[in-house]
Amino acid sequence: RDRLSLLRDAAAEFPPPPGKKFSYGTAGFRTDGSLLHSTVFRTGVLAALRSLKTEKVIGLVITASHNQEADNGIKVADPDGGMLTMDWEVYADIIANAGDANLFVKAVEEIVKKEDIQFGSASGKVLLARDTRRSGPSLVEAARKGIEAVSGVSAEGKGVLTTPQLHWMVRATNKGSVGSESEYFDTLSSAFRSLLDLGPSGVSERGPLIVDCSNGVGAEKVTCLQRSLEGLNDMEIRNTGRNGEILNYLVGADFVQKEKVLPQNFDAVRDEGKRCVSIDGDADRLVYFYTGQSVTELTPVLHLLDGDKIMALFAAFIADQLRSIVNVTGSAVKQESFAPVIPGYGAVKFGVVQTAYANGASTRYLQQNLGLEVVLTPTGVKHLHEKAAAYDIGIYFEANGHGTVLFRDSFVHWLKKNGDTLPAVEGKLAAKRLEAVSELVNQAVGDALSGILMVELILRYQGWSIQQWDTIYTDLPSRQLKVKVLDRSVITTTAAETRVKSIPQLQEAIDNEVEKYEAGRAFVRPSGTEDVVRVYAEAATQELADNLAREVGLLVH
Ligand code: NG1
Ligand code: ZN
Repeated sequence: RDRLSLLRDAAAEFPPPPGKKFSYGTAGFRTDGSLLHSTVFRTGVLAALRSLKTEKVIGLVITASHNQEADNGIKVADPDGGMLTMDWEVYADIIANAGDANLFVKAVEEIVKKEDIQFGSASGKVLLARDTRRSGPSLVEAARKGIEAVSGVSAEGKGVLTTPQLHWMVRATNKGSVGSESEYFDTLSSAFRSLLDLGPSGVSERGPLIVDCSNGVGAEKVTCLQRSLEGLNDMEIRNTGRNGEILNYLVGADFVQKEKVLPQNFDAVRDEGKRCVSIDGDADRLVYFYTGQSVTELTPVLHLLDGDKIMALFAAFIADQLRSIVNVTGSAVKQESFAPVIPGYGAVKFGVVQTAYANGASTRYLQQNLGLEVVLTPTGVKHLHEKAAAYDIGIYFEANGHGTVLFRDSFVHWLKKNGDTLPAVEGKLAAKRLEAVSELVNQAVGDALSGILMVELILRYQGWSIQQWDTIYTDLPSRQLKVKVLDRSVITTTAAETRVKSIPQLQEAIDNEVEKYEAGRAFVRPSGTEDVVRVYAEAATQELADNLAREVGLLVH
């Protein structure tokens, strides 16, 4: 039978739920797991087409990250391991909503024609993984059927992985490596080992790191990481989900960062002062925290070190290494932005990327204390990643803990080739450290496992406790709220989502409200992953921030 009737028959097995509209959104399709089979099948088809088009390996991961356990989702990883290119998101929306099998096949054919995709000689491959959700296995089967419904393309099941592992594997495979899970752990742990060797001597870790695994995939993977580190960094694992505890329920990075409370199985008094980290349901985010005294409370309170503070730690470390190289070569740091000139390479462009959710104090620290260029983009890793990739070294982080450090390939090659010829031992060391950081930190997407290793390492280099790290700047008090509305799509935004565009009266009312608050800042935007409008507010005190968020929330209702 011909290519089209095979595709049509396969599609007929996965009819779309009537009346439901799907949108690729901030981070792929996400909704109740029981409604996703047709969307997942169709995204499988799309990934297969993408593989034929690019003649490279593509990735598919079934996850809904920090969403509740009943939800699930699917996203596509492009050949470089990054998110699916935005021009293809349109195709994803079209085929997910195409109606019955005939309409679907018609939509696919249009893409095939438009992209001039060739069948016959070409063969494609899609790597397929999932998180620990109950709906995962049957959705993986739907995806596999979608991938294999496209002639010449095969699916390679990778089982349960973290999202960043799958992205890493796609990238590694396309670069000619094996791209296996063991290679992933080996790469991270050998880079960590090298960085320890290249660091100041006599610095040891300060007590175990306690890891909240959000009752998800992270539990197994952090355990593997620990094994491959052979005792180099002690970790105690909590919220593994191994006794049936519910994924993401009162645990995990999203919960801790948004609600600003301790996750389950952590106790403010018993765990006082300990270094803790929460990762999310698919282990692509991390936030650190500890409990300790505060000025106003008698009992210990939560101190959160969010994505912004993690980025600040990373940025300061990288800037130090670049400065060491510049110092030994006797060249200058260009003033307008942080771009130290290394003889033989030229100006190394180094910049950081944040969203409007970044705490204002973090932005000020990056600009004023570190002298860095800060770029703001709309929410969603795809936007941040794109901007960060424009630098020789670009760091991006969302306040919620998703972020990474990107190195331009040509810069890493230069370091590898010329690092050893730099004058003075500090220069050589700094070059080797940067090279190792490019291996330690997942170059495809934000990765909680890389993030943990990087934080642990820098704290050891600096000889800092988590409390000392916390003092690099003080967060402005902030509050986030979710507001349920009839149709969140009526709100559209501009200026990196800091202003409402579609309803001028709403923006005007928000401006009037903000003006009443000392150090006030607030904005609203429709979520791309949940059916809510998000409200963010900052002000001089927590009470003021809470008030401002509440008042702005009322304006949205
Ligand atoms: P939405 O729901 O579009 O705000 C959330 C996060 C994003 C990103 C995505 C993907 C916030 C405010 N938003 O997007 O930063 O991580 O989920 O997981 O945290
Ligand atoms: Zn996630």
